Amino acid sequence: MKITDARVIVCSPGRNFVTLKIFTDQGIYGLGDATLNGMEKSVATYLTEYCIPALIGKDPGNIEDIWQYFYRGVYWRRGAVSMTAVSAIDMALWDIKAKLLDTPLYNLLGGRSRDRILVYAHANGANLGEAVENTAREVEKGFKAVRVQCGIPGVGNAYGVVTDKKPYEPAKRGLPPEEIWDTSLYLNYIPKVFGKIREVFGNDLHLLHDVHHRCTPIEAARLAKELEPFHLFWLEDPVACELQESLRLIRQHSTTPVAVGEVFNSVFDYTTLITEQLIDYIRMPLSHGGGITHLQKVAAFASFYHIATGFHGATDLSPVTLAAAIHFNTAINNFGIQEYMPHSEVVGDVFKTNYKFENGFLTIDDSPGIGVDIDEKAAARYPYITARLPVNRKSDGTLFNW
Ligand code: EZ4
Ligand code: CO
Repeated sequence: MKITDARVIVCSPGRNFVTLKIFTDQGIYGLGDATLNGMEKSVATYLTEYCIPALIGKDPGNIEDIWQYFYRGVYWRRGAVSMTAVSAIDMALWDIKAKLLDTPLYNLLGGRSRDRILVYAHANGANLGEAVENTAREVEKGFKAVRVQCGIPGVGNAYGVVTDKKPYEPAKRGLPPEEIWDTSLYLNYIPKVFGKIREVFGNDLHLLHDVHHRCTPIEAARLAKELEPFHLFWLEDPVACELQESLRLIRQHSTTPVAVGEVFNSVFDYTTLITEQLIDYIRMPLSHGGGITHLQKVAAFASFYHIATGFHGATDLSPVTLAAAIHFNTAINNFGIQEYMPHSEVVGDVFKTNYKFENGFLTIDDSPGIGVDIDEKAAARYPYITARLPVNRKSDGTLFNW
């Protein structure tokens, strides 16, 4: 079997997506998600100019060798752009192999370890009242786990909160908007938010919260400690952890579980975090973390340290990644939870999906491969629109982590 061609489809049904489609001489093609929010065209160019010419003629069945070719074989290893490209190639090759064998992807990853995938929803409120209302709405839809983000009095822009009552979408059209942030006001307020949410919803609803890299290690330790009575499912990205050792401080002070790594792209971002058991969930998604081939290794490594998966699943990851993640989560033993932020309806014009939400869980059907298809004619009706993530500043103007 040979790869005969591949192309990159860039489209914007409501938001930008980059999709790699690999064709073979058996008439089977595979899809991979190559979307890197706000940097879409860099991955598209890397794939088109550098990867695709080297892919043509290779046997798509040799997934491990092709992975190594685009990782080891490229002198400049790692980095978000190149790892997103490797991930998309890898995902498409697994899609091809499963389609060739006429079996759903999870079957090639070890078969079924569970029947359904626990997911968490998003509830964002401009203020506490709205956060309570929106949490109630997600609970009514059947969600058993909800990530709660809330506006902070006196803070211009809390992460993940919108003021126009529309669903939160990462990235805005045009140049990066600038936001204003104040950690001390946030730290004073957020325990009240979770106190109230627990009071209203009781103990059994799983609650999650994303700090989005905005605390120093000692601030994060204080936050994790003060949130401890509310028994979060997890506290996400409490610090910007280029320095993995900094997570030790949180562990020394609290039993709040920690989830890290939506911006990571290889196992080497995780080694200290995993071997010292400084985290509880790995967030690195299939589309940025080296695809199925690399995440299988990272998830297995994490499993020996009692760490589970909790893959990133915001709307800037395409339905191809979500479906692939459901297969992956179905197969592995150390699955924890999956983020599920449903795509807007217009995304369905382009991507035909095979998963279904019911009563707090996602399931996937048994169509061969990943099971998602792209309608290229529809994709052409939604051309790329520049959109960027915000830049964040402290109230005195200092540039900060977004
Ligand atoms: O900010 O996906 O947990 N989810 C998140 C996301 C990220 C966006 C960045 O593109 O932190 O909303
Ligand atoms: Co996050």
